[in-house]
Amino acid sequence: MPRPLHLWAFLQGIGHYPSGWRHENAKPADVFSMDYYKRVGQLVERGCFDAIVFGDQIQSRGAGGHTPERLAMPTLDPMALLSAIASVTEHIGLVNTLSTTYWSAEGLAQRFATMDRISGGRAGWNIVTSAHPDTAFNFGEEELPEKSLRYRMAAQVVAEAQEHWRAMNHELGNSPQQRPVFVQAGQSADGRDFAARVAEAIFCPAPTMEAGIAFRNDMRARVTAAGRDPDGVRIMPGLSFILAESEEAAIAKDQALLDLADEALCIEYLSEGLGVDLTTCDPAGPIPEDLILDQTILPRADIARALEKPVATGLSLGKFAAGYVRTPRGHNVFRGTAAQLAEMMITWVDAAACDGFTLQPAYMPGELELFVQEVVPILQAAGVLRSAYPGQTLRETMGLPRWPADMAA
Ligand SMILES: Cc1cc2nc3c(=O)[nH]c(=O)nc-3n(C[C@H](O)[C@H](O)[C@@H](O)COP(=O)(O)O)c2cc1C
Repeated sequence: MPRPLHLWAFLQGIGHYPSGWRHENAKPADVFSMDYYKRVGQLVERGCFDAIVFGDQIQSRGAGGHTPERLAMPTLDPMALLSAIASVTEHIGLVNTLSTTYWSAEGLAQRFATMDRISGGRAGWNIVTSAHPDTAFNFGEEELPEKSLRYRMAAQVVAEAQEHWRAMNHELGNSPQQRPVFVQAGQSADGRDFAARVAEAIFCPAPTMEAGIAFRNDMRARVTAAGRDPDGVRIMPGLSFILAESEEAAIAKDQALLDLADEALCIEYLSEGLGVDLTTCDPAGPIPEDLILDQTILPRADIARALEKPVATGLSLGKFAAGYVRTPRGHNVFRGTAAQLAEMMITWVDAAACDGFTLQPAYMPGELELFVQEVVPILQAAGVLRSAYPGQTLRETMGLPRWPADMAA
C-alpha cells in the first residue's frame, strides 16, 4: 500500500502571487462574496482534500502608506468565511490561524468550540505566536514579546484553552472532536519544540525534498523525545504550483504572471514579510543585501541563502521582490504538467519528506480548479488519495486518533 497523501488548500484571498489576480482565470472581485467561498469549499471537497486553511494578519498593513488601497491579498475574517464554507460542505476540515500572543484562552476556546459543534467536528486551530513587530501597536503594546517568551505564553494559553474545552464538554456534552485539531506553524527551535509537545499537524516550508526529509526527521525525533507518537503528527509543507500542458509552458506561464507584477507593490509585501522597510529603495537598483540581513525578522541564515543567487546574478530589487513574495518563507514552487506534479508529490511522500502538501494556488480560483480537475484523478488512480471520506471529523479525515489523548479525563 502506498502511503496516503494529505491535501490542504491554504487560501489567501485571491491567491498567493501578488500579480495572480491579473490572470484571466482569476476572479478578484468575487472574494467579497459568500458564493465564492461556498464554491471553493465545494471544489476542494470534491477533490477530497483534508482541509482549508486560512492564515491571519493582525499587524497593521501599509509599508509606504498606501498598501491598503492597492491590497492584492484581501483578508476577511476567516472564522466567518469558514462558517460560510461549513454550511455548504460536509467533510472538508476548517483550519483557522489564531495567535496565542494576542487572543485570550477563553475567547479562542469559545470560537473553536463553536466551529467544531456547528461543523460536526471539522475545526482545526493553527496555533501561532505572531511574528510581525507592527502587531503590538494594534493591541496597545509597544513591542512584540520576545520569541521564546511568546512560545511559553502559547503553551500556557493552550493549557488554559484545554481547561475551557473540558468544562464546556462537561456542561454541554462532548464537542464532536472534544477540541479542534492542533496545527502549528513555526520554524525556530522553540517553535519546533512547542510543536513537538502539542501539534497534530505542522505547516512548514520545504523548498526541496531533502529539506523536507531533514525537517520531518527532526520533528519526528522531537515528538518522540516529548513522549508522543510521531505517527500522530502530519507534516504538511507549503507548495505553490503552476500547471500547464508542458513544463516549458508552465515556466512561461509563471514568468508571464511575474511580468504582470507591480514591482513597487511587491517591494511593499517584501518589506512587510521581512520586517524591513525597502519602499524607499529604487526598484531598478540592486538588492540591499546588508540592510535586509541587518534588520530582517525572519531567520537570517534562511534569508541569506535566499539572497545568494539573486544578488550574484545582479537581479534588481523589483524583480527579486516579484519572485520572492510568491513563496514567502521559502515554500517550494512547482512548474510543470499535472502528471509531473502528481509524480513529484508521490515521490516526496514515498521518500518520507512529508505526509502531504499545503497547496498555495498562484491565483484563485482558476489554478485550484486545474489542480482538482487534473491532478486529483491521477493521485486517486495511483491509490494515494482517497475517493471518499473515511468518516465525519477532521481527525478521522487526517487519519489521526479520533480522540485527542490530552483530553482524556
Ligand atoms: C509556514 C508558516 C506560516 C505561518 N503563518 C502565520 C500566520 O498566518 N500568522 C501568524 O501570526 N503567524 C504565522 N506563522 C507563525 C509565526 O511565524 C510564528 O508563530 C512566529 O512566532 C515565528 O516563530 P518561528 O521563528 O518559530 O517561525 C507561520 C509560520 C510558518 C512557518
